[in-house]
Amino acid sequence: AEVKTALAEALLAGNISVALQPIVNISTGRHHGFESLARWNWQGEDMPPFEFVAIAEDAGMGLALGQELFEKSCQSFAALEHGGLCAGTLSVNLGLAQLKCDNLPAMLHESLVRHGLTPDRLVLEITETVLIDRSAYQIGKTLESLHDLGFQLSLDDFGTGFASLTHLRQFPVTGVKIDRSFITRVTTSHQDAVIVETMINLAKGLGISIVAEGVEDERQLAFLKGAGCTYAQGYFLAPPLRDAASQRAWLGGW
Ligand code: G
Ligand code: G
Ligand code: NA
Repeated sequence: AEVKTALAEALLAGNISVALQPIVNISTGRHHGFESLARWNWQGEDMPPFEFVAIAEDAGMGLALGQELFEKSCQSFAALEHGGLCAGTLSVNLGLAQLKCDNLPAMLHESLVRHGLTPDRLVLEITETVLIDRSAYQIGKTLESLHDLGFQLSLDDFGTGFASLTHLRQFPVTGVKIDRSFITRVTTSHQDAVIVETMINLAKGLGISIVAEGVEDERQLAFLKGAGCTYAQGYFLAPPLRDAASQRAWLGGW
C-alpha cells in the first residue's frame, strides 16, 4: 500500500520524469529519433519502469500515468525543437490500460496538437506481452484508429511473444523492435545471428521499419550493419538522456 500511495503522490506532484534515448540510423550514422523512457526515484533509487507501470495498472492508475508520461514526452521533445533543433521521431511506450481505453486516440491527438506536433512524428510502442491473451478485438480497433490518425505503431520486444508473426498480420504495425536478448548474443551464438538476420529480412519484405535494441558494443553494431538493419539503439550508441542539456548536446546543439 505504501508504494502505491507514494506513486500516486509522485504522479500528482509531477515527479515522474522521462529520459530520451537516441535511436540512430546506422547506415548513415545520423540521429533518427528518441525513445522516451519513464523514470521514478523512490526511496533514493530508480525503480525499473516496468515495475512501477505494473503497480500503477494494478492500482487503477495506468491510464493517468500513461497520459502524464505522454504529456512529459511531448513536452521534452517539443522543447528541443523550439530550440531550433530537429529531433526526428518520438517513440513512446503504451501500457495496457491505455490500449483498453476507447478514448485513447483522441487523448493522444489532443496532447500532440497542444505541443505543436503531428502524429506522423510519433511512434507508439506496444510490447508483445500486452497483446497476448487480451481482448484482441478491442485493442485491434484502438490500434486501427491510431493508425488512421497517422501514428506509427511499433511492436516492442519483437520475437519474445507467443504470436509475433500473427501480430504482424492482425495489427496495423509499421515497425518492430528486435528484443535486446537477441542482440546480446548476436556475435556469439549462431542461432541468435540467424534469428536476427531473419527478422531483418522479414521486416524488409513486409516494408516495415526495424530497430535493434540494446546494442552494447562495436561488434554487435558491425553485425547489424552487415545484415542490413537500418536503426539501432543501445548504450554503445547513446544512453537514455535525462536532462535537456545532454539531449541538446547529442543533437549537436550547445
Ligand atoms: O528504461 P528501462 O530499460 O528500465 O525500461 C524497462 C521497460 O519499461 C521497457 O521494456 C520499457 O518498454 C518499459 N517502459 C519504459 N518507459 C515506459 C513508459 O513510459 N510506459 C510504459 N508503459 N512502459 C515503459
Ligand atoms: O523494451 P524497451 O525498449 O522499452 O527497453 C528499453 C530499456 O532498455 C530502457 O530501460 C533502457 O534504459 C534500457 N537500455 C537501453 N539501451 C540499453 C543497452 O544497450 N543495454 C541494456 N542492458 N539496456 C539498455
Ligand atoms: Na520500448
